[in-house]
Amino acid sequence: MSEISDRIRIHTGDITKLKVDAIVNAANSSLLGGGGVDGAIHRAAGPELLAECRTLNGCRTGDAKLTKGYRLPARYVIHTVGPVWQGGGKGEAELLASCYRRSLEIARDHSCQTIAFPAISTGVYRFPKDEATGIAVGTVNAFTQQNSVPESVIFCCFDEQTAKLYREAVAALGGAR
Ligand code: AR6
Repeated sequence: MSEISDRIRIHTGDITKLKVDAIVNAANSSLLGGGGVDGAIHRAAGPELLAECRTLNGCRTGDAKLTKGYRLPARYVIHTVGPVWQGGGKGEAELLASCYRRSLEIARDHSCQTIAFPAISTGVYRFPKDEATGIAVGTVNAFTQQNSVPESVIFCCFDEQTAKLYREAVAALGGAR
């Protein structure tokens, strides 16, 4: 785990292993599971997670909903629905920023001090990674400047290439202060 500022960290690895108050899931609007990080989270959490998700009536793109973490080390899962990349002219950037903001608001409202995000929309949903990283870092940085909770935000990168992009984006903000 590299500590970039006192509030924002970058970690390379599997988000399902993190013992934090909340991990964020890059879900789809059904909230009923899928591949990628969504599949990994459901596998690690166990079938009780899907059962709770069935009670939520889905989720709109750009919004987020909270469940318990069940067999995960994380206490909660915050399920958010990123935009599918359609070339950039369909409000994708604002919807992606909204995913980060709504997840952080829900975490704050449940007194989560630590939260970990995957790189939402950058897999199956094909959002360009460099632009998505700038949005993720910029939105989280703005939120942490205005809110004291969550105290610590982790960007959980699945590979070293992604972690490098995050380090560059945080450096561009001047250490995320
Ligand atoms: N830990 C951390 N990051 C991960 C993990 C993991 N265990 N597994 C994958 N990633 P994706 P999306 C990274 O496709 O683009 C699902 O089917 C991965 O390398 O999981 O938002 C949903 O149900 C990539 O950088 O999510 C939706 O239908 C990032 O997580 C759809 O995919 C996101 O990739 C959502 O697509």
